[in-house]
Amino acid sequence: MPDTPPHFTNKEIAEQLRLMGDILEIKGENRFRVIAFRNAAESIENYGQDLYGVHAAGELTGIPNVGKGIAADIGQLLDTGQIAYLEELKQEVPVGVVEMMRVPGMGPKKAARLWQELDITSIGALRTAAEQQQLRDLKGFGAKSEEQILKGIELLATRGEERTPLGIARPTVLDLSTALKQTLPAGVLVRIEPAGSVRRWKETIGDLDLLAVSEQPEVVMDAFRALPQVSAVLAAGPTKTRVQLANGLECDLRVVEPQHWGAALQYFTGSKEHNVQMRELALKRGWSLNEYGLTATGRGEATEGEKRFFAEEEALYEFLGLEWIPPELREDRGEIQAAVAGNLPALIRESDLLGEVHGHSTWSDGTASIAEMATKARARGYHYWLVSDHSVGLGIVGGLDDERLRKQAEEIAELNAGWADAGVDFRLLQGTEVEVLADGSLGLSDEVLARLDIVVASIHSSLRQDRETITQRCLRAVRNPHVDILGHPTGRLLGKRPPTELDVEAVLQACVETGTVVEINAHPSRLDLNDVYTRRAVELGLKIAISTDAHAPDEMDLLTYGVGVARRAWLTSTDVINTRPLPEMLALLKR
Ligand code: DGT
Ligand code: CA
Ligand code: CA
Ligand code: ZN
Repeated sequence: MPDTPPHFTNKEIAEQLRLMGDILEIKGENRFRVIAFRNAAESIENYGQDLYGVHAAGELTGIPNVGKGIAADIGQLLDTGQIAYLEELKQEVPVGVVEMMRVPGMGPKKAARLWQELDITSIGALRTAAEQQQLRDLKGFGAKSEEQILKGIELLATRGEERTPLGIARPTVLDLSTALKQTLPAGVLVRIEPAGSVRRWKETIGDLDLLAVSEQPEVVMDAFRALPQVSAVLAAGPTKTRVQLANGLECDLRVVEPQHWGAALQYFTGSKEHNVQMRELALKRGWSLNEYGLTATGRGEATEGEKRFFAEEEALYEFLGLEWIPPELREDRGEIQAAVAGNLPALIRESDLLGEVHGHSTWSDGTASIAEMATKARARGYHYWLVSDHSVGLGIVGGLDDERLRKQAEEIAELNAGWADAGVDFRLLQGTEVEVLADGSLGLSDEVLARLDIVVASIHSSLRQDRETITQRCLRAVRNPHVDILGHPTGRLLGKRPPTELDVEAVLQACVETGTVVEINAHPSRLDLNDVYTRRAVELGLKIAISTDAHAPDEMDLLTYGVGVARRAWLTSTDVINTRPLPEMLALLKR
């Protein structure tokens, strides 16, 4: 009897396909084949359903980017536990060479050459060779590449346990909760809410947590384990289940009685640090706090052993003498003291936003026309939207120069005239996302910048400059009198690219001196500035812009993630420029 093959998650299946693409690329095979495997991997990783069911129904080719050939490979993997073709490929290229390719800055071509020309077949050997300066003699490599490779290896090692960006985790847990509501007969599920770091809008998530109220916990547990999104049950109890999902994330579900909901939601929302402080505060008042409620210690007014339960979280906070604390603030950063004093900020809400000041169209790398983007902006209830296509200098196709900006201005003026005639309270602004070049000069001249309504300056290239160089570069851009907003300051891509070495504090100080606004880029792969830096920025007196940097109409809906960062940074609507009507917003800019 053959061993039963393991149950692969969609993420693991995607990894196998990606590995095929990587090996083919190292072998120098046809680019389109390589890309086909990567596109399929991407689709599968984001596919909401467990693939075994899809395979059983013969519907693998219904998944975007999965053709017949790749569907056959996947079928083989699910049935037998391996892909014969991949096993063959592995014989040809050592696994270590594929791993080398994942060192930031390496890539398939370099990995292939180091293997073929210097017989380096592992990351360890690569490090030794770089340390012993054996790479610099190779054509196309130098002392600088040795340094970069060593840095890259270090980065790879410190990446540590994987966390998932909120932008993936949050839709996943909401989808689970909806699926569960739809599967269960009416009345079984009384309440269900995400708890844990998702409820706190933390930028990356370790695992998902769901909390529910039901009189029939076992029915809920059975339905949960049977959901098509679930690929494995990791722990199963009468009121608690932990599962692995098809996309690789893990999720805890707990069911509690109605009277315990308030304390349970408080406990499982966390953070752990916030909970530790809450327990201490409760103890001072003579109560011990756990996930069910409060029990009198006998050192307060109540008799020892007396219990208090709370159907709502608000009631628990109130009982302890605190304002209800929004989950985004529950990180033990002073929120409990503020709640005791009744001093919590009135946090900004998504509905406070009246427009956006960073977005793209087909004039540069967006996928929709200015008119289409405006339609979406209006549908969101905005009164203004800034067209800020990329400037020349970035090296992407379609960066705008002086002449194309003039043509674009005509298109914008025509659209605005139409709304003015129709009495519509909506205006487009013309701006640019001007490229901050490697030396800190800008991709457009001051004369051109002076003509535009708003200038966003961002760094997209030479991201690996050392701290001094990139800080000076950024300072020079901020000090340009035409630069109104500093876009995604640290350049990080969550899970993909670390922030630059920028001295953020120095840059924020310069923004104060020059009156430059700082962006929270709301795209869930960026969230840049992050919550901690944003709070610092506002402490220094800076104004913030929350921007989706939309390249397609639907991306404007990602604003909610930027608002999450803003709330975690304790921001109120007055800290943010795009909560203001157009004239007031413009008056907050440099000019
Ligand atoms: P994550 O999953 O790493 O993104 O972060 P959380 O905050 O979702 O952490 P998780 O899933 O381990 O636990 C959910 C919440 O449950 C956590 O925020 C607070 C509460 N909790 C879990 N374990 C403990 C604990 O040992 N002590 C305390 N005080 N609270 C805990
Ligand atoms: Ca969690
Ligand atoms: Ca958990
Ligand atoms: Zn942009």
